[in-house]
Amino acid sequence: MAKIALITGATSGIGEACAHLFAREHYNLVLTGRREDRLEKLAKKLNTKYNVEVAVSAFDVRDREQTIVNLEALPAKWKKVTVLVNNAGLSQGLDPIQNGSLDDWDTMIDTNIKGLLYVSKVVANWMIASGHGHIVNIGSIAGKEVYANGNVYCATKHAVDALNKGMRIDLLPHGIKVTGIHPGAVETEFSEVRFKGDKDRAKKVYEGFDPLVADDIAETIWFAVSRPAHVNINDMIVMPTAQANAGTIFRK
Ligand code: NDP
Ligand code: 8X3
Repeated sequence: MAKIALITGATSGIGEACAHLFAREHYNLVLTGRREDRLEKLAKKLNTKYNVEVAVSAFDVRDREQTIVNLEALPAKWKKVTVLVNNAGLSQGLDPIQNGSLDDWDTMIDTNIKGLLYVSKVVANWMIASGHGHIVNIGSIAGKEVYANGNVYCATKHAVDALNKGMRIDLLPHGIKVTGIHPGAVETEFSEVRFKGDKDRAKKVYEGFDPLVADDIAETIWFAVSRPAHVNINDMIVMPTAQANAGTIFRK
């Protein structure tokens, strides 16, 4: 029977690239995100291209009730998830703490921390019932370092880093692997979302150097997931060659 990967935030960027990669590796997929039209389109494409089964479930991870109800509503066969990629996440704004928007803060905290927790609790229990599993948490270089005006986004990704470590301890007796992947700059819809649709400002983030692309991170995740049963990759920081740390990018 094909293995199953559940990928959150599969409607764009890193999550979408992971969906392609896991389909290529013959996994059946559960894809989630809010934009149902994109999920449906992607499911059709992957089914046609790779002949894999794809279930889609559209919900907002910030909504505890919606998240739990939608996941638990999946038919039993889809609950035998082997790999969970906790990828849904975002940044909103880039302002000094004294000017930050309370709504932006709530959105980041509710999505990046609480949403990840809601999904993880449901799926970890399915994995415990199956006796195995692998949870991959997408953190960030922003979860390892703090940069100017990154304050709350960095705090949420530091929380992901802590949860990654905590999950690994708690799920150890259940044979569940837990891996943190921490990318530097990846050109996706991330900056467009951060700057609320300002495409010009978003484009500037990636000017003058070669950023990572979503496939780079999907390949890294696949490396971690495809290790032998006795090997776990705890943590990986993946940067563009032109980026030394969170705040230092060499632009031509
Ligand atoms: P994208 O904006 O391209 O993708 C973000 C994904 O998250 C989308 O599929 C979006 O789906 C989903 N998402 C956001 N909010 C919610 C929500 N409330 N409920 C459900 N799904 C949601 O960005 P990336 O692919 O770059 O980001 C993926 C992850 O990688 C994030 O956790 C981000 O923090 C992290 N990251 C990104 C880096 C980068 O430079 N791009 C670097 C380091 C980490 P939808 O809108 O349809 O709900
Ligand atoms: C995304 C990378 O540097 O914009 O997590 O925070 S950064």
